Amino acid sequence: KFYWFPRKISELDKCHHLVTKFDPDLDLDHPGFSDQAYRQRRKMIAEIAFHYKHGEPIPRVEYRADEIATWREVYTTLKSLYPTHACKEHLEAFHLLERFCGYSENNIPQLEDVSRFLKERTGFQLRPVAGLLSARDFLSSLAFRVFQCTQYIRHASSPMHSPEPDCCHELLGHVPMLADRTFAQFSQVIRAGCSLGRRNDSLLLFLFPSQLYWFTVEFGLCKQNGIIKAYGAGIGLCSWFPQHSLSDEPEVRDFDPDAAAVQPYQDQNYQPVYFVSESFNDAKDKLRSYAARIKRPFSVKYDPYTHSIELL
Ligand code: H2B
Ligand code: FE
Repeated sequence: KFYWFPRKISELDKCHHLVTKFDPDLDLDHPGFSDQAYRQRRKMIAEIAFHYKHGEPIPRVEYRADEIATWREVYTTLKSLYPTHACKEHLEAFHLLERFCGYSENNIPQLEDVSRFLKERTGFQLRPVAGLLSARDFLSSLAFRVFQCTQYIRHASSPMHSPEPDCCHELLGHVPMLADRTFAQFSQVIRAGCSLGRRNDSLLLFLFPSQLYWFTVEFGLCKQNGIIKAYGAGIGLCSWFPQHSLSDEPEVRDFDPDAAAVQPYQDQNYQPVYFVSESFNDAKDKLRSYAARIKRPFSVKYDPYTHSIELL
């Protein structure tokens, strides 16, 4: 008996399992823990995600002035870091998002607009999610070029750090990279190539460690003109721990999927280790050959015309 996984894009409606350990209702260290009004607002926005069905337009949120003020602070800080810290693909996409998608310091972009933009560029689309999604459901979505995106914003008291993903992390960290063709392919390979078709969860964790996602999509570095730049959404790009990854403190190793797969990671503090690839193409090739070596009960093929997964 095989573990259930989505075979068609509409089945992502069932992939909504949240990890609640960092959410403001349960995490005592969450900056919004003692703020009832914040928790209420976050719940209201989460309702959109709970009711969302594949194929519908993503409902718009009318953000309040205080939310836009938080966004502005994150936006201006990160924008000033991008020229020196972000890879060129991120910079290029960011420029387009400002021109065509309502990205500005005075406006929190609407997921529906961003989703349309991405669909045209790379075939990626967004769907709203209510919080930190389980790694499995999150990665399953990537196989269909769907990115599950939070819509609420972090607490105003802590604009430069959020314990959970929020729209700043997704829209400023992930979305620009998803607008790049090679990176979009890379994200899909991660999931479709490595982890679909596992027999059960423990096997899944063993065979497709979420570390591979973590050390690339979230915290990956790459070389450009001999200089190390960030492409992962968690560093420099999102407001987790800007600058840290490009300082002298952490250890930086050449990207090797076998090593990254067994490297423990930090989800509450600075990363002690980062992996740097020569390019996305290089990282993609390495991951492909890693995936090819994995023994699995059957192999899978993605049909882009029907957005479905065939078992071979
Ligand atoms: N959920 C959401 N909403 N955004 C993310 O960026 C995210 C997630 N990342 N769930 C995933 C988990 C990642 O950290 C890995 C696969 O655990
Ligand atoms: Fe992320």
